[in-house]
Amino acid sequence: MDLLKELESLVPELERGLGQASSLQELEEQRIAFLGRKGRLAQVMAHLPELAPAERPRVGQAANTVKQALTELFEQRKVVLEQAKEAAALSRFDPSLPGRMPWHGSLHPVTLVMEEICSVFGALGYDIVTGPEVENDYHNFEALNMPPEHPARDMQDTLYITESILMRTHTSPLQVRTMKSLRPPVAAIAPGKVYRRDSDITHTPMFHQIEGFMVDHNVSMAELRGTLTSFLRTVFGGDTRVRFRPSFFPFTEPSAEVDISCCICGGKGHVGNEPCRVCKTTGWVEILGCGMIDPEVFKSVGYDPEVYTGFAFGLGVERVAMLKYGIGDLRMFFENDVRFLSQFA
Ligand code: 2NM
Repeated sequence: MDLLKELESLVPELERGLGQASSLQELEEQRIAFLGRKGRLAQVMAHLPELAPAERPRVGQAANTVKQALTELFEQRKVVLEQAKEAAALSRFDPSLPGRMPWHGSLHPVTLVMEEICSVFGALGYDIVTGPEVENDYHNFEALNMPPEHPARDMQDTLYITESILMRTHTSPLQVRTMKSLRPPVAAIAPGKVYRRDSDITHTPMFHQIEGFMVDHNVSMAELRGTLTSFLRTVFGGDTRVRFRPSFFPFTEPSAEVDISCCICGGKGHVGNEPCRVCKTTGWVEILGCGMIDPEVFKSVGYDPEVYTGFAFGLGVERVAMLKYGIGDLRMFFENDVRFLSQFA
């Protein structure tokens, strides 16, 4: 076999083959057929050892030249085919079409309200404290002046894990833990999930609460009233009216519930001619509970009730979000329907 002749014939042969390759894939097939490990060039070179040693360099050099020529032919054809492919794609591309909008997530309304409330109290110098959702009986009840026979401890209301371990029913155990670890003056708010054995259209077994408290010498009910009034007007608007009604909680004395003028009907009780469904025509909605911390709680945490006084308050975050954003159905918060959630972006 005349290896030199064989080598020389490869170039024109490839030129013919390339003219027929009309896609990048066909081109690649041709490349493998000529330059691949078992391709035409390799087949010719396999005969090299049969030559007399003196002839080998000449044929080797010729093979290199042919290889270069073949490679160049491929590269040229490749550029042509790539350009053709791009042009074809461009002819199908309509640059006037609107782009695909990137998907933006948004914060959950409960998160928005929690962050807003935390930032209002944060600006007043309150610490923000968090802690376990699985609590013991002592921190959730006993230390908060709810002795063993207290009705709130009923299996009906509380999710128990064992006889003395439970899902916290409020965030007050955090206040207890905070008071036990810090000396007055102390002010903190505790945001978080709480759990109740309750489920219907207006109650979910898990919901969010924020409780806050402040303890120092001479903390007064007037200070409680001023703090909460200013907080509520920040969240619901400066025109909001605020009223305090006497109430009862085991951990505060005296205690109060706080109403704000209805933010749906503006306190008028009617929206146009329709009776307001949110405040049931009263013009007021209940928004939080509060009071002066009971001396029994101070004794539990080791504060001297003769030296210190303090106030505390608690509110449900879902309820605040419903009133603030005019959401009529509690279940909206838990369905994770993006049509609902994306409205808070
Ligand atoms: C409320 C209403 C009134 C409250 C009391 C305490 C503590 F631990 F300081 F005694 N934490 N939270 C409290 C008081 C909570 O929620 C409606």
